[in-house]
Amino acid sequence: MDSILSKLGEAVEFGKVDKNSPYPPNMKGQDGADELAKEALDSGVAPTSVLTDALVPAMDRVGQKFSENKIFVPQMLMSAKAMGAAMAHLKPFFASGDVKTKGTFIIGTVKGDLHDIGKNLVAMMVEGGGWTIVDLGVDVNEDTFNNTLAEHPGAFVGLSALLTTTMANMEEIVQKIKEVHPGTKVLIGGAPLNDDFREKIGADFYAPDPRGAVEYLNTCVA
Ligand code: B1M
Repeated sequence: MDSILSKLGEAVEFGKVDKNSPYPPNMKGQDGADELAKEALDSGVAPTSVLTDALVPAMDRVGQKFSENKIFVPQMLMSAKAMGAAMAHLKPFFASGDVKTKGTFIIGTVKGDLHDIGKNLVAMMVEGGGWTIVDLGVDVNEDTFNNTLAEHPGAFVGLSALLTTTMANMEEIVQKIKEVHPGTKVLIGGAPLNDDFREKIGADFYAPDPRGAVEYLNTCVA
């Protein structure tokens, strides 16, 4: 079990997407994140363990190496692709929740920010918690959030940001949402955020992880 998770972690860390992927050259012909995630799940490893014991620590190592200038954006991108290939196998497990009757959750990564792995995980898990998801993708501005809210009155909104520069954009988005659709609950998350920041920008809730997002949403409709 440990060995498959460590191989999967390495595949993500070094950006080996699948067996046919020519990158990285020294892993040519080896299984990639696609095959290894499937193998882990088929052999009975819990989906949450695949995520928390292999995928997330691998991305942390990638971030660490990037900070130390040991790798650059193209390598980070390959790791993100490998992570995406593994996450595709997790989705059916996290998205197999109740009938979707709890409400609608609109989620997007805020304008200027292209990071979507954490946002996708939150979307997956909230969907698994019985919510209908409207995923607006990345680089989303206030108008898109407001237009989508007009189509889904009463929906909850989730904003994700991974950059200290783009977290600043959340304030304007929250203000415009509250101006156009008063009473809308806005939940924020992403590595550089915290609850003090949430308070400062007038959002309703800060969730450090997908579980926090699901719990908050569920308490809103309990
Ligand atoms: Co970027 N990047 N990146 N990057 N990248 C970081 C964030 C960075 C910390 C790396 C570093 O320097 N150590 C750094 C930010 C520094 C800062 O602002 N302080 C950084 C930088 C600098 C950049 C660029 C500026 C690099 C450049 O071009 N010079 C550039 C910016 C592009 C842009 O967005 N405009 C850039 C680009 C990229 C790639 C495109 C190559 C790629 C993203 C690909 C993709 O997402 N499809 C990438 C990656 C992969 C990373 C790291 C390595 C990994 C991010 C990730 O996916 N983590 C990252 C370093 C790191 O995080 N260790 C880094 C795994 C994911 C599961 O965690 O997203 O935190 P996370 O989500 C968590 C929680 O935060 C939370 O739940 C998730 C699960 O636990 N959460 C929410 C997230 N959203 C939530 C919403 C919620 C609730 C919880 O409710 C709504």
